[in-house]
Amino acid sequence: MSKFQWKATIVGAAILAAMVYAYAQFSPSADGPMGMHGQMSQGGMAQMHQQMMQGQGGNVGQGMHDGMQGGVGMHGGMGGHGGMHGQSGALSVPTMPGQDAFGTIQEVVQLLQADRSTDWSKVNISVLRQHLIDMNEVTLHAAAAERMLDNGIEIVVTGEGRTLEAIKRMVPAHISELREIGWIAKSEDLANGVKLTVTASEAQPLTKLKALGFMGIMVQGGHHQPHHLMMAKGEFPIH
Ligand SMILES: [Cu+2]
Repeated sequence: MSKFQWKATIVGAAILAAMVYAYAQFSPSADGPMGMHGQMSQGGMAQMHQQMMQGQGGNVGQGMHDGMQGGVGMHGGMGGHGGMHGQSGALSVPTMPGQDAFGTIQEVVQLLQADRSTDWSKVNISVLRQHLIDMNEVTLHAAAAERMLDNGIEIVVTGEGRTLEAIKRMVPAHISELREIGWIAKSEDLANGVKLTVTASEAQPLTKLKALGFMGIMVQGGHHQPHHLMMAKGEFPIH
């Protein structure tokens, strides 16, 4: 959300608060407090809220939408939105993409479209899609047989067909990422998968490795998010 849109949100909220206050102070008291409250709840508040969302709030909504789609300022957007909807607790437009890989691709495409320097002759979204299928296979369909060693953990990751392809690409590639963040790890190619061995250290004690297991180890490091954008841009080989 831009600074302007943030200001619009704050100003909008302030105007709403002022209107509510003014209404409470200066409305005829004939109905009594209960009558006024009823009127406000049924008509006044809803109408004001609607006006804000349609008018000035429209900008806010659009900013939120862009923010969510672009993956930029998402937390700010949510915060502002939450503030405005404190009472209703409902979003006016759904934000969930329906499917995580779909949402990941949508976010990347929005980022590329928002970036004037994007070189569309190099962009390749299907490479990112294949990688997300790999991630799905490894996360949901790979079999992982974990065995504790005296000084670490050994995990035999196996699968068939598309799952096996994904294991062969993702698990060895993850070893270099683990090493980069200071882990002691190695992989060995098997006919039906990959054997992953992680050695315990002061920073990664045996108890922790045991608790993490295959997937807890696979999610270490924050490399997927930047790599996904690079893959889409055609700047990173599939892993
Ligand atoms: Cu990834």
